[in-house]
Amino acid sequence: MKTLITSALPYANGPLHLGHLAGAYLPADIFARYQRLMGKELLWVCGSDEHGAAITLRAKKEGIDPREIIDKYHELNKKSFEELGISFDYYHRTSAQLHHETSQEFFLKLLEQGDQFEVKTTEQYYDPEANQFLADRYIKGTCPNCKSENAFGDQCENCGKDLSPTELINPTSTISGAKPELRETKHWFFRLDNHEAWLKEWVKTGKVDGQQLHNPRDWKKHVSGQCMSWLDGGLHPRSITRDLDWGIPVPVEGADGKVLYVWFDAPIGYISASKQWALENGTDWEEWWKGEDSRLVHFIGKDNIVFHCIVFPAMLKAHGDYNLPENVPANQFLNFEGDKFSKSRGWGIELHEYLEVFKDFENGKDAIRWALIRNLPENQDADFTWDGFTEYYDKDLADKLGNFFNRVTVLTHKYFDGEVPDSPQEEGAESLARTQVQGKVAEFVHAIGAHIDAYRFKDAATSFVELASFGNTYLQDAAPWSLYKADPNDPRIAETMFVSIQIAAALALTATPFIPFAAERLRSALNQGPATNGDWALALSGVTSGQPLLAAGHVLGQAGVLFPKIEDRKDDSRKAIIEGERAKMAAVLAAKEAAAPTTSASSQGSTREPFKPECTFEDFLKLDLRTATILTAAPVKKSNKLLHLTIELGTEQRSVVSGIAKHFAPEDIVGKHVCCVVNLAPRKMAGVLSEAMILMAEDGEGKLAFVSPPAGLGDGWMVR
Ligand code: B3M
Ligand code: ZN
Repeated sequence: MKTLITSALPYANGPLHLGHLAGAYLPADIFARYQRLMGKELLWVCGSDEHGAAITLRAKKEGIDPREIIDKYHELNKKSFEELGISFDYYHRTSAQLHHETSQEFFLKLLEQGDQFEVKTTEQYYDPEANQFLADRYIKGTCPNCKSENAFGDQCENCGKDLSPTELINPTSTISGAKPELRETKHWFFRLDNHEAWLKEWVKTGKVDGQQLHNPRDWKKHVSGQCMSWLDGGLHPRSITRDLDWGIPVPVEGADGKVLYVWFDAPIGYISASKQWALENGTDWEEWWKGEDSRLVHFIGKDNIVFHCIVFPAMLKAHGDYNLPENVPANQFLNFEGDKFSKSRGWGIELHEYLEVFKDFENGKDAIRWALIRNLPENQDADFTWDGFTEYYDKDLADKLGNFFNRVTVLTHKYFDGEVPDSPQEEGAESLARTQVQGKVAEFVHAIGAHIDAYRFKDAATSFVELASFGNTYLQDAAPWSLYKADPNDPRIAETMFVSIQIAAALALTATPFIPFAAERLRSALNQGPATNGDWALALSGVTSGQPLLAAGHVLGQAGVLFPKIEDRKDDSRKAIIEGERAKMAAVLAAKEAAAPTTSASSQGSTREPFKPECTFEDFLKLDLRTATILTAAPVKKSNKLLHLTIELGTEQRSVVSGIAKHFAPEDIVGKHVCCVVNLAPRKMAGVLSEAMILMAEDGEGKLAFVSPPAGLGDGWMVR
């Protein structure tokens, strides 16, 4: 049986954070590593999702080519995954030629069938200033549901409602700020409605055309629940083309300027990644996708359920020869210290940031993996906290796992020069105990694996910790040190150490999917190399039939203190690192609080400030006012008020420090057209040079707005 697994292709337009890792990558990594250790044939593909309106929008705002963005984040995300031990077999990208071809072929295959698509001319929003049709994401307006003013044409991120652009109140184009107008355009719609009946049957019963493809009870409740509520709402034809200049061209005549919708090509990215992998390894890809002896599993976050459980399966079925996913063990969301991860507010920690800040933190990569695994949002949302991070490390890894290894190796060296003692199976009470203990170990090794097989990664980790506790209790109760004191030749000492070493070996092996870096150190403490494919299967059949994992005569290494406790040490640099992270979040909270009274406590209400005393026209002429565009924006260190901007003045760029941090998120103002004073004497604020001042309008509530010239005017022109 082959297992093909996929993890959601991250958009290459920004870094990933801990929530992403806990959603679709870490669980898949545990699963993949375990299957390999079980000697199973497994292929795990992923890659960057490099199309879509979000990427072009950002490129437009920053005035750069989308390529620059995707190249940067493809590399960054790929590297973060590698460093955290996420063991993909292939990390591809959807801008690759092979992917473009694969997607176009897929589209044409569906087109050939005649009834999978309908071509419709509909009215869509068009930006008359930017001269282009607007992707849903390019339109902002007021949400009809919650009245948030920042809803997008496809979704309101405030209340989560799916929207279509025409539902927005007061729509504006995010490209030019213009009011969009409706114009006719032609698109290809995938007839999802034709797939509704079998999809319902499949989600409910696991059967298609009478054939049992999976057991519906194996699917998570929240996954099938979300699918059923979609299906019950009825499926409708869905447009799978867009008027955009970035993406995969629609490969038919009369489709100039149109590309495939990003959610049409992205899941096909799993197929092209498999093709590329096969190409580079001189092997076949089709058997993984189409073979009867192969199963497909998608690891994703809950926001991608519909695409992986309804749309993509319909595409695969429509194509005709592909397997359907056997399971889609989607995770819910991970929050961070009680709130949603938010890039704009600086809430949370990104993977590359963690890797940088924690680079000298002993066991840092395993520590974060472990903290996330113990708290995975498998069936409901979960919350990551630094307290939890420290606690899981100290209680599980330091107190239980590390302590056990330390004692086992130290005692074995003390009593037997490090050699696994011979403990012949004898008649009598002691050997009965030994058989029982070994039976327990076999049960644990089996249970950990069974949980992983069933996508219960938290339960698997719990069983793993229980095995470590079991080892500690066994050793503590057997107390070989007391036996040794009474009689160094007591045969029970050998038996106790022999059994303890077997437990340690089981731990070192089963640690591998969870904490792969530390697992190698655990194994080397037992003088074993890293676990390799098939080792778990061998160990399982060994322990089940009473065979030792480490035979008498094998010489152990030294464990030392593998996981020094964090809490115990007074002046530990690791504590300082964690404190640094807490301080960052405290600053974000402080900024939020400081901003709150400005907008709510309106002592001034609607009264306007009195006019200033008269000045001369000459006074006014002294000021040099210009149009400009904000090119970059970033927070100023140690200040919650200031943003550091660079602005484009047409003939030069300048550094500007502006006291607007409590009012605007940096990424929201990049690309803004502004007016500014350019001839004030430069000055430093919070150590950063400011060479111009941005003009802002302020209302009676203290709310700020940019004084913006119309788009298209250009930079550096005089305002008088
Ligand atoms: N890039 C959305 C996301 O990152 C999308 C997933 C594609 S999976 C085929 O959440
Ligand atoms: Zn809303």
